Amino acid sequence: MKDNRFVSADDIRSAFSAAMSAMYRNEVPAYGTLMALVTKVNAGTLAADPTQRKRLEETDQLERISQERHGAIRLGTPQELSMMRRVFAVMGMFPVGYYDLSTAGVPVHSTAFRPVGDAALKRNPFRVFTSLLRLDLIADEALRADAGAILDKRRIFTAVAVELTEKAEKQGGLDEADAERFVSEALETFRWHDRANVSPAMYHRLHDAHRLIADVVSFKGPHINHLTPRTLDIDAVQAQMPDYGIAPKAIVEGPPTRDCPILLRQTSFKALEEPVSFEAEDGSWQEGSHTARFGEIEQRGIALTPKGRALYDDLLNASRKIIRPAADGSNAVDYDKALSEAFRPFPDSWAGIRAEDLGYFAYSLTAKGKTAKAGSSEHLDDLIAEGLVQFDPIVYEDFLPVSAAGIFQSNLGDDAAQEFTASPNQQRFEQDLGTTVLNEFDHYQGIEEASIAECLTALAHAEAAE
Ligand code: OOG
Ligand code: NI
Repeated sequence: MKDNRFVSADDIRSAFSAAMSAMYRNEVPAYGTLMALVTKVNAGTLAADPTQRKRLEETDQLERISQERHGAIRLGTPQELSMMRRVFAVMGMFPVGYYDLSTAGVPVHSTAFRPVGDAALKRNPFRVFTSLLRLDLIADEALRADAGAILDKRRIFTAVAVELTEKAEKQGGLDEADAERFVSEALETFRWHDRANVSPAMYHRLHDAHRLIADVVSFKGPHINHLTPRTLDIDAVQAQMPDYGIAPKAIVEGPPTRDCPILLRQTSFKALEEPVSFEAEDGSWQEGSHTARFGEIEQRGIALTPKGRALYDDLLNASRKIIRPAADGSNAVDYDKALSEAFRPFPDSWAGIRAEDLGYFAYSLTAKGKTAKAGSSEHLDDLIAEGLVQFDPIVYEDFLPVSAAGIFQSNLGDDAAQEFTASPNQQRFEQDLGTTVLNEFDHYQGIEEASIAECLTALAHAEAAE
């Protein structure tokens, strides 16, 4: 039951996302520059395409875009992961999907915490790609033990954040004063610390094993490592980044440029080298640096059905058999060309994607449908042909493992790739998380089915009222 004393989880998430954005803009000024560029490009795209603008407005999606962003963190222990799940739940964010990055040479596995359900997503779709370090993939036993001991000692949540999370769980929500405190206390977990948790010697040992291990183990908390605004035209942003003094990575991850965007396209700028001080064994502080935090932008397209996703994976693999993006960006033009060619078999119209059952759509009554006396048929195709029902693409709200691997690698440094045996372990991840992850496809299908049911019910009622 909804309790009016409590602030809605959606409002807490919105406040948290805004607070995070303000904090990160302070910490990494280039993020603020990128946001300004994205805002400008989005405004230009909408001005040039009034039809898209109108549909976004009519489907209640226009407002969320300027608020939209995702972040990423990397956690060290199962306890941190399960507490993080509880903190995110207070904001109406739940774990969706399992991503195994070991295949890509990164010793983590991940999920995305995000709102589920149409209304919550429209209100504010803030997501956090959350990875858990896999010490089990580190061969050096002594290092594994040392890293584990360091992680076991740190506390990444403030006492008040834990207390308010427990209170929210017990009461079923937080009142306004508590919600405000919760946002600022939870934010502490994501803050950058320029004093490391380890000695310079330990930092180098961790770093030599893998840069990612150093990033997770050496600090007091899981600093937010990027915050990604959503653009309506990633090619335009990518092209203009250098004018704003930001050097993007050479290629855009994901599908090629298309008329009808599918899934997710992402690009990032390289991580910054930031000053850090380390406490040496003798108690003195030594200056050093650490490279981890970066910027990213993304363009989101339609969510694909399992059939559409299988086709996407096949075509991406096919393109990578012809050419793989070189770490130094030297073959970027050829890569883009090969990718576009590989994706020719993927229909590039909404009707074509729908006809082949490759994507999820939200259905609604047209103006004609709203005044119709009745639908002549119960079949969606007939109702669409008669102009009573229309369909809009459902936005993809999740991530892509191959793209995520590309993003990880570009910000860890091009030399960071290592071979690990592929070892997905979703069961272990869910055990550490304390719950199973939600299935992304079920969720899109649910939204699609609900929209169809709503159209059919409305038309049936029109008939009854006649
Ligand atoms: C996460 C990288 C993945 C994305 O957008 O695919 C990611 C990380 O570097 O921690 O954020
Ligand atoms: Ni990202």
